[in-house]
Amino acid sequence: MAALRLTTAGESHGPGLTCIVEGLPAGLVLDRDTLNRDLARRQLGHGRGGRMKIERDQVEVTGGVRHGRTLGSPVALQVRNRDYANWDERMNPWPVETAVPEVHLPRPGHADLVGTQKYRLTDVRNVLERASARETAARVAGGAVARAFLSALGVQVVSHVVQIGSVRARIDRVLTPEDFAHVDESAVRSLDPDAEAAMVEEINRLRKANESLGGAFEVLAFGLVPGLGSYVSWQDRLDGRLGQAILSIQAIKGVALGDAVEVAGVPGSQAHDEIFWDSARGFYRQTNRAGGLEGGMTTGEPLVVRAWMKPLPTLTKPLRSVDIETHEPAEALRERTDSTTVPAAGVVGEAMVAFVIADAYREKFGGDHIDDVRESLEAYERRIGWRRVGA
Ligand code: EPS
Repeated sequence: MAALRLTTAGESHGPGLTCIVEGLPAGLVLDRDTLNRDLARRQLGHGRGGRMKIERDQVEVTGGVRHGRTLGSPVALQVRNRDYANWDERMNPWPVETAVPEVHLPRPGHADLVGTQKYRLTDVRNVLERASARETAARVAGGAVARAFLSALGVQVVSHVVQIGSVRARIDRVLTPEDFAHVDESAVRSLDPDAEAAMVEEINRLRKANESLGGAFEVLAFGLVPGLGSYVSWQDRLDGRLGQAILSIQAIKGVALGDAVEVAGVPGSQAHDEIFWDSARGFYRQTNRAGGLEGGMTTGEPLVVRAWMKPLPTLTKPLRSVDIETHEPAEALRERTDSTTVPAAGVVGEAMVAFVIADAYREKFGGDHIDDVRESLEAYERRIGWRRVGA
């Protein structure tokens, strides 16, 4: 079982979302504003729909924290759905007087159809409410707690958008944590101002054409100690764990670690990162094609994870589908939706990466109090003679 566990509950238009994070040490300082900042960052990005004007996501802590410090018990986080006020009858946990019509028109690309088959349901709403990416608000709340733990250990997790629709960002430099200081001020969370303008234009153009857009984002983690994860068993490999976590984000269809796609096409001598040593830093590399992972373990170089997202399947110009009750051809469900959520997905990617790394730190360094964790980490860093760059 994972050393750290994150469970979410809640439907898109139900009363709210819950996240429980189990396995944190006691004594970790949590800051309410920092948790809320991540929730607000997930609401950002040009191309969101009407729902984001309703929601003002805020976290309420109902367990595991006292006076701003974790107790070592499960941390329970709640995020209310303000939109529930408009869905009280349709989404009430208890029977209501009024007859609520069922939804019978599954959207191609969504969980709608197979969800009804699998769970023996006749109402597509019973599937789509949970399949919705609204659930990621709860993951981000939990991820923010994982991030606080990592930050106490000198680790920073950031992200940026590298593609929206057909527009790709061009970044020709090696990125450092400082590069991300203003990324949230970009309308699409991009580090390339030229691409940003073109992405906004592309979103506007396709939105007018009733289309949705996919894209890609990159998550980086700085300050990771070498040796998180392991090569000894497939379940322990950090590359596999990151892949699973990223691919579990709604609408994500692809993931790559480091220069995965590029190195597949070059000779071996150009595919790897040569090893160097100096007394100040210990072992290090001058390149980072591996994206900070070798043999399923962190190398001490920045972790680089890229993810590709498909265009959202809720379309204002619906695709062909079939009525699941009558079996007649029909247009798929038309719902309020976003044109693109790639900028928000990057923030969700940060949360998932933060969780996986935090889990790996819990596994390797144990400790029931955050100071125990720190001492154990410092002893290991001394043993391998490793120093965080810039530390
Ligand atoms: C979503 C559809 C939209 C999004 C929602 C995810 O919601 P609605 O159907 O209420 O307009 O806004 O995302 C969120 C609410 C959120 O917080 O990200 C979907 O179908 O996945």
